[in-house]
Amino acid sequence: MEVLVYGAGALGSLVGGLLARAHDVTLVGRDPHMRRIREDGLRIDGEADVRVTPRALTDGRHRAADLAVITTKAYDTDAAARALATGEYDAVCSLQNGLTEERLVAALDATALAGTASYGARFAAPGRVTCTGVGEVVVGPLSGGESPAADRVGAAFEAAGIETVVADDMPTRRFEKLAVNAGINGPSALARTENGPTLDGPAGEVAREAARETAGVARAVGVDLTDDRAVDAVERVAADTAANRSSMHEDVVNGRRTEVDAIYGAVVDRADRHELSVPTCRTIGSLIRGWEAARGLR
Ligand code: KPL
Repeated sequence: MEVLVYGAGALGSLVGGLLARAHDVTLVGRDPHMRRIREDGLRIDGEADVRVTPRALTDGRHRAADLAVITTKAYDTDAAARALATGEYDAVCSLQNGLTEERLVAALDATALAGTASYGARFAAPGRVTCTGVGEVVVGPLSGGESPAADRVGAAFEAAGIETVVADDMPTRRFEKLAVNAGINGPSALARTENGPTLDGPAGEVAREAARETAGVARAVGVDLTDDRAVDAVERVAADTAANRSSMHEDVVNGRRTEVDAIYGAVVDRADRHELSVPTCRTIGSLIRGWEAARGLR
C-alpha cells in the first residue's frame, strides 16, 4: 500500500517507520529531521529496533497515495487538510489528539477514518525517534459501524507488524481517548509529573474528574461512554505509560503551544452547548491558555 504520513514528528515518524517495513511510505515533516532521513534513513530505537528508508518531504502538496495518515498537532489540522486537498487519496486516517476528524471530512473528498494510537514515541535527534511504549492502533469509520476502507487500512497496519484493532465503535473510542487526554495531559503539564505519578499522586482526583466530565459530555452528544469506562481508561493509559511525559507536559517544558483547544476546548464548547457544567476541564483549560498567553504562544 502507498501511505503518506502527514506530520512526521515523533509519533508520525514511529508509525511511518513501522509501516515502511511493509509498505511504500512517504513522510511529510520538517527539516532537519526530513533532510537527515533522506540522507541516512530513519532509525527507530527503544522498544522497537528498525532502520528504514522512507521518502521524506517537507511539502505535502500534490501527492497521491492509497492512504494519508495524519499525525500533526491538532492545531495544524486545517493546514494539513489544505495540503492534502491538493492531492489524491482513497482514505485519510487521523491518529491525532482531540476531535479533529470533522475538520478533515469538511475539507477532503477521501473517506475519512478515525483512529487512535497508544504507541509511545519521543523525538531523539534528526533522523532518529525512540519507541517508548508498544501500544496499538485502533481504526474505524468515524460514525461507527464497518467499512471496507477501515478493513483495508487495518490489514495494512497488521501486515507491517503494528498491533491493530478495526473498531465499529469509534464514536465511543474517540471520546474515551479525549477523556484520557483531558485526564492526563493538563494535570501532568501543570504538575510537571510523568503520566504514572499524575494519576497516583495528589493530582489524581483532578485527572479522574476531568475524565468523568468528558464522559458526561460524550453522553450529552449521544455517545455511549460511562464515567467508569472513562476513569478506567485514564488509569490504564497512565499505568501503561507511567514513565512517559504527556505531549502537553513536553510542550510546556519546551515552551511550545499546546493542544489545549483540541482537548479542553472540545470538552468545554460541547458542554456549553448542552448546558453541562465541566468546572475541572474549564479550569485546566484556562490555566494552560493563561500560560500560553503569557508566553505569547496564542
Ligand atoms: O496521548 C497522549 C499524549 O501525551 O498526548 C497520552 C495518551 C496521554 C500519552 O502520553
